[in-house]
Amino acid sequence: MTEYNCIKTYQAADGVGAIQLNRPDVLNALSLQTMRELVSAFEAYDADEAQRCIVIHGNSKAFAAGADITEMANASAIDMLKRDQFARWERIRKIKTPIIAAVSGFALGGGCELTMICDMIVASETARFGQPEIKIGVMPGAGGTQRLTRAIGKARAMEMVLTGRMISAAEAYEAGLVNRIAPAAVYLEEAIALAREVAAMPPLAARLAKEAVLKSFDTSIEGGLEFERKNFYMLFASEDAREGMGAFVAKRKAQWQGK
Ligand code: CO8
Repeated sequence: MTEYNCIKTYQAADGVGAIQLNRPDVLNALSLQTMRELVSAFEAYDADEAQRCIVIHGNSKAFAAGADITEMANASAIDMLKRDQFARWERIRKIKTPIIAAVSGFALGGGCELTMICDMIVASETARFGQPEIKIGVMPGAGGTQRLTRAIGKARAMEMVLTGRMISAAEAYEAGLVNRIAPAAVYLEEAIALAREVAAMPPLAARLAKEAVLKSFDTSIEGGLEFERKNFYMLFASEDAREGMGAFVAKRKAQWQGK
């Protein structure tokens, strides 16, 4: 079992691996070490066939208040370039297992971007999303201008990015950024319940479906439809497709093998 300093990992439910950001004193600011550990934890879950969905969360006050500003305050452009921190974000983007962010309190800057690299977001009523980088003289760097715009549209994204204004859980829900809102006391349970639903699905279909939905962000409709079709055909090579359709016809519950 890998030892981590900035995060904790634990089994939240059968098939659901969890990651908790664990730097409460600094509102879970995403230091370089935190990002290294996150990549390691995500990739370990992704390599483990028993893990069929991943939940990431912080604590009640903060999911994450962004990149660790103390690490960037004196960094030059060349320091930032050499750190190549976005290579880690690319590795998270390539995780095949579905990921759900459970968000309570602040999800700001890199923290908001981390929620958006996940596949679904369950927000506590207390959640606040924002891209406040402009207030410290910079701008989003880990996908904020791209994923936020695709999620909530140009008008709202532009306002958040240009003013740094945070939006509430209710606004985020109304804008389509989050899947659901839950009371603060149970938001994590709600996220884990959603993860269990995903974990109960045939895992190959879940992975290929996730991949196809994500493809829609960086391809034409024609290219995306072709991609979708290939993944669809590929699933007919799986035992789970035989099992799923056979079980439906025989009116029994399917047993997934992940094969
Ligand atoms: N980095 C480092 N420390 C932080 C951060 C942060 N992002 N956010 C909060 N902290 C620290 C505070 O300095 C404070 O420490 P201390 O107790 O030692 O003074 C502690 O956490 C608690 O914070 P506050 O006292 O400020 O708590 P408040 O409840 O008064 O305020 C806020 C909460 C509004 C969230 C406030 O802390 C804040 O504005 N934080 C900064 C938010 C921000 O600007 N985020 C964007 C950072 S830039 C970024 O994310 C760029 C992303 C690009 C790449 C991603 C790479 C990972």
